Amino acid sequence: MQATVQAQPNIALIKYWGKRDAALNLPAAGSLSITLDALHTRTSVRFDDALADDDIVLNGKRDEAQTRRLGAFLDLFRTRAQVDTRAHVESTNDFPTGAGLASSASGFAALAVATDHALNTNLTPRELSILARRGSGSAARSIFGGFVEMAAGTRADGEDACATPLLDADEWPLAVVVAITTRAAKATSSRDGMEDSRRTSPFYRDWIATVHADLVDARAAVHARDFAKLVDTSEASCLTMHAVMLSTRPGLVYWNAATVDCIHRIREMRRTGTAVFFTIDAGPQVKAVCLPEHAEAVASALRDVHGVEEALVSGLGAGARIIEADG
Ligand code: 2P0
Repeated sequence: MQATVQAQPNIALIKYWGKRDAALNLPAAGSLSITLDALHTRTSVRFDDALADDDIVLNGKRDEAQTRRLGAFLDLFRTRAQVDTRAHVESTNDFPTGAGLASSASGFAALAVATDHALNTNLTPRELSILARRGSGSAARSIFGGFVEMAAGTRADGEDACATPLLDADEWPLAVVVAITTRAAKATSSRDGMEDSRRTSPFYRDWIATVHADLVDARAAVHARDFAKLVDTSEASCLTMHAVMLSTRPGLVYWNAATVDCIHRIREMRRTGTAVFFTIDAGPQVKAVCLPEHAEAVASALRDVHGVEEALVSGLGAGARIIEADG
């Protein structure tokens, strides 16, 4: 009845920003991501008949809103297993939480796999991805490692809105340099921000309409290991998403000055022959994707940018997996 799982965040190259159904957390369009190996979430789940309520500890703290959100997620599994037992959950990240580093992706992926094991529900990876999506859309992707594509699906029940692996991490071993420009949590969550964009951005429908062609391009680039093609499509997807964020009312400005300086620095490196591109999520951190042989030079250049607190180098990693279990 207990399991400990490790999962890693993923970084979308073709971005997810908008839902077709909020209740089932169905994305309005697909997305494509890479799972990292250097940032980790570890989550332990133990079901205990003696507990009257779920006991949920995230990074050493108990929080009422998070307990409700995770408790509702555990209910999805309890319903399947036809049990009512409450759980003790302990989860820690070795990187800043809620700061645009995809902590909800690794968090819900780890929780899904640990809960499945602890309750002996024996779900398939596809079923785990569908359930992880209910916790957080991007979590559906962290079930898998390497290059991953998330399908928006068309079904009203969301049973076709899940991720599938495209290439394993070692089939195209890219590196990602994560430039951390602040450790503070963001002011507007992705969930609230994307709903505000859907309601108010004049560019929202056009943005959703761009994603299909970007996915076709990026999928082909991944299968062909065509870095130059991935550069164009990924930067375009990122900047188009940020154009939607900026045109939301009130405008969502997730960037700071160092974010912008990192963009220029990365483009300058590309002009002088380094294979590197940037991507930025709902936060001010900049992720520079490059060939592994350029990772140290990219990290060193980004550390020199004023306002960059740290630049971490990561490879691509595996999907969510059990590291300890019994019961
Ligand atoms: C992504 N982001 O594709 C995009 C880019 C943020 C910007 O997936 O509401 O935390 O839980 O489904 O998964 C963040 O969205 O949102 C995200 P919910 P989630 O990586």
